Amino acid sequence: MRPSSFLGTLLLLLFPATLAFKASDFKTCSESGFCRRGRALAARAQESGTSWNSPYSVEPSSLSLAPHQAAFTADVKSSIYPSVKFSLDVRIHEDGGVRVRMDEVDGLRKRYDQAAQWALLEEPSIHRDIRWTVGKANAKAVYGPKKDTEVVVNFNPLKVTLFQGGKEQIVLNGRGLLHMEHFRAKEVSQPEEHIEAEGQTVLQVNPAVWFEGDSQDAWWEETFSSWTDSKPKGPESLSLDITFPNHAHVYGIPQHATDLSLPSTSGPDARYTDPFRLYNADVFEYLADSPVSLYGSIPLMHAHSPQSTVAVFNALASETWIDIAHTEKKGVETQWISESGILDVFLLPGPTPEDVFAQYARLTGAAPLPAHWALAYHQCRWNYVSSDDIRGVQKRFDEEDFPVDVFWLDIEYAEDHKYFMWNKKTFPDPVEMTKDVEAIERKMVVIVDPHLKRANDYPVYKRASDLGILVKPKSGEGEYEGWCWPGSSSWIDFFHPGSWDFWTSLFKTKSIDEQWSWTESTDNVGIWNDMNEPSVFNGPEITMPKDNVHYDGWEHRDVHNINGMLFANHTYQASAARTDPPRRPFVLTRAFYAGSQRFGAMWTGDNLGTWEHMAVGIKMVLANGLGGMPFAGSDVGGFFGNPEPEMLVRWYVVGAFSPFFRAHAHIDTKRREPYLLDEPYKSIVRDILRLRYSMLPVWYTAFRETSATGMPILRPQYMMFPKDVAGFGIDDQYYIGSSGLLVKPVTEKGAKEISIYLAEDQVYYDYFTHHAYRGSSKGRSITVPADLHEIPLLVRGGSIVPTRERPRRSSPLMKHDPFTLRVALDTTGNARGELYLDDGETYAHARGDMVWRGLVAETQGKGKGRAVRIASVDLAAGGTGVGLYDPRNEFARSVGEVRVEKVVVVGLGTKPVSVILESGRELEWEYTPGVGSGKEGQPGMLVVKDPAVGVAEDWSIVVKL
Ligand code: NBV
Repeated sequence: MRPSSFLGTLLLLLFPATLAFKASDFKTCSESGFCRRGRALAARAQESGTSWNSPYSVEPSSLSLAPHQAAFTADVKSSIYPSVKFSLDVRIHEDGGVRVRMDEVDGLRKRYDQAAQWALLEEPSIHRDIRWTVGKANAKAVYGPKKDTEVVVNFNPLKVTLFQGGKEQIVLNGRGLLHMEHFRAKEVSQPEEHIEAEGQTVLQVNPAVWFEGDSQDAWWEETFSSWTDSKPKGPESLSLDITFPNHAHVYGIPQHATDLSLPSTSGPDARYTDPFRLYNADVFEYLADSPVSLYGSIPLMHAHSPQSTVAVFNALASETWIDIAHTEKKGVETQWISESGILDVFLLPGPTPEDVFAQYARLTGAAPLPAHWALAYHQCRWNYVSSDDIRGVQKRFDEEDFPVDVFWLDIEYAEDHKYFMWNKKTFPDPVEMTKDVEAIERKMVVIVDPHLKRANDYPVYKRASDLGILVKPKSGEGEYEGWCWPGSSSWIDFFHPGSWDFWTSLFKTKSIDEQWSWTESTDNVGIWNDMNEPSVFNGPEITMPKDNVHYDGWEHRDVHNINGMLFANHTYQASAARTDPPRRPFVLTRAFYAGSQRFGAMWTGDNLGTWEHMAVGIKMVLANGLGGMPFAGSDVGGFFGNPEPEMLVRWYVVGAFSPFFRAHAHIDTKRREPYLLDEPYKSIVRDILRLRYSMLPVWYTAFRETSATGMPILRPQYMMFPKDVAGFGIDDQYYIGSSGLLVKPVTEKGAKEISIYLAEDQVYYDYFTHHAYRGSSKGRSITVPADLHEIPLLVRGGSIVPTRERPRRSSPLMKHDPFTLRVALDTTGNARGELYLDDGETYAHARGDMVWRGLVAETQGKGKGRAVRIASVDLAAGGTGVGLYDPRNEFARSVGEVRVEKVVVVGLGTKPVSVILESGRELEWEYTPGVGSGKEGQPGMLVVKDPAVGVAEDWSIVVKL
């Protein structure tokens, strides 16, 4: 590592340890007091077997139903602490989701209860027609279109079960591991005490010991390495068991470098000895197969079986550990152990994967439609060292004919790592440099980290300090000081409402009210938020001390996992507020939480340039999609190391088939811009970049769908074929949106061919050669060529794929380019697809300024005389869901001249008699007959040359056979 500034070098000398941290710098469960306690509780329960009973019960007489709503509250008691009171609140939402909340009442302190508020889009509405039936032993509600969803809250012990069709789907506290450690005073509640009885000293064991154990393990203070956590509130952890009795696979809880179908962490088949951990962390050189926590946390878990998909969103923001056990008879058992916070669990009843995504999107929001350019290729490195460096790199891209949309600046642009402040020695003309990039309709993204150099000549720090909006140390007074890139640093407390307008004001490119603002920037610049876990070089586990104090007195431990989301959230709002009307901002964040999808893209952090990291990056991006955050990617090439050309080429394919596509590299690596490659690698990468650009219509259309439905962009096998058990564990091939494209990037050295699993009796065509493969309803693996210049990319029969095939230097230059349609007929001679277009940068689409076409191919009639009718219909006319729509809207008019220049119909077994536009005109065409078995081989193919139909118009082409 070689930070270029003097201070950076000094930092290396002062804190060498921080620069070589390894997984061992992070706690294992056995080094985390509350995790130890949680696991010990599970062990005691296991030892006790069937005699174990949860001490928590509902007081039936206290149950109070909300009038005209499917909600109730009730008192809960724990038999081991009869004087401690808890309240339970259960609600059924309008869409059938269930929310279960429990908090301590009148305790010594208040538990943190705002995690859901930050994650949720808005408070969900409670169902008005469902009624709870309250009996002596339980409360029940039956609902759903088929009346086969049922929620049962058992009173003693407290247990919540969601049933579907009479089968248990999700069970809370079925194993009796629910434990909300109540607040207590340090002096009382000794686990065992000696008391005087009839003149004798006897040992009396606290009745809580069977449940809580006989030691006050790390209740009041905890040390790790050289740090001491003062724990002023004492024990307040929360354990909850969540079981999916009829499911064999669980997915989600990003971010971990592991398989998509999450492996066991306890029980006989445990892959890992530690539970999965959610505690946003900057993990140096993270392992490619591990349950350790990484930069982001989404406490959402899906459970899947051929019969149903359900999910649980456990809205906690403190450090959380999740044990998973796949059992033979009891489905998947999980235990969630969190350091603080109330119990606030959302049960998503599914029953299909699509339903679960919609239910989660209704809670936390779907990813908004990004700026179109953000889906193109991004070129980054730590660091492009000067304005002229940027200009030079751009020149080489153009000379060598590589498309690129975005150039990035890492931390070395900033004088002394004071973000926003240009180092004028190296970047003397930042606005001119940015405009030189923007001249080719490209963009710049500039990094803004959350640590502020504590220097009074740094206006950002000075103002934040004056406003009193910096995070405080454990005393609750003054400013917390830690070490990061600029040396001594402080951090803005984004929980503090006083920070919000301040942050927005910084991004204004015209100065207002004489306050400092970023006038040396442009309104188009995207922002990169790194290090927002937050990363603190000299802090425990490279982050903030947990006893730091945020707004309203909450400890950092309570809000840790939300912290990074707030930084990106306010950067996103601030970027949008630069112009009036606002334009779609671009923010990339490293740390994230549930809801972060509303504020931009994420990447998988500092991966290594190894084949293992390339492979696990795909799984991590898939998992993020399941976690509701689809705009994701990993550093192409690997952050650390110097990938050999073969690896770099394969990595470009991984990137080109990720929603977010950026090459990035560590400061110590050799330059590796694609034009530096030798042949044949250089040409192969050029082709890969051009392929991505040609497919931008597919990606943008997929993002439209995601923004409306919450469905992931990258769809794993189980989502596409939810009944095919053989696909549930597959996480190295995936479909792109609803396009019908199936890709399996090569992540192995020296591969010449690769096997792809096809779950259905359907034809799949090679995207490039059109070679037809046939799947089987029993599932079948096919082998496809995968030499270095070949990409295992198939088109599912039944799809129409719109592309733009003219190579351009940047994506906005493609705005008026014509389209090619690949019509991949299915076994019945039909196909369909979609194309969505808008101006790609404003919010005019929300007023109906868009083109949204349905593309359909239908075989009509039988035998001789039959015809294939290929048509484009207006999907927006059926309701855009976003406002008034006029087919002749401004955007549609702006692309009025844009035409379809080619239609390729793949899988046409018979030579056409004629090809005409329905309006009458004869079209030029060419037919190539198929070769092969009929089922597999080279299929018959028709190319319709330049039908010259408008992309924004209704048209149909009739192919008479
Ligand atoms: O800002 C420097 C790097 C950045 O390039 C990388 O992408 C981030 O994940 N940053 C981390 C800080 C230092 C990493 C060793």
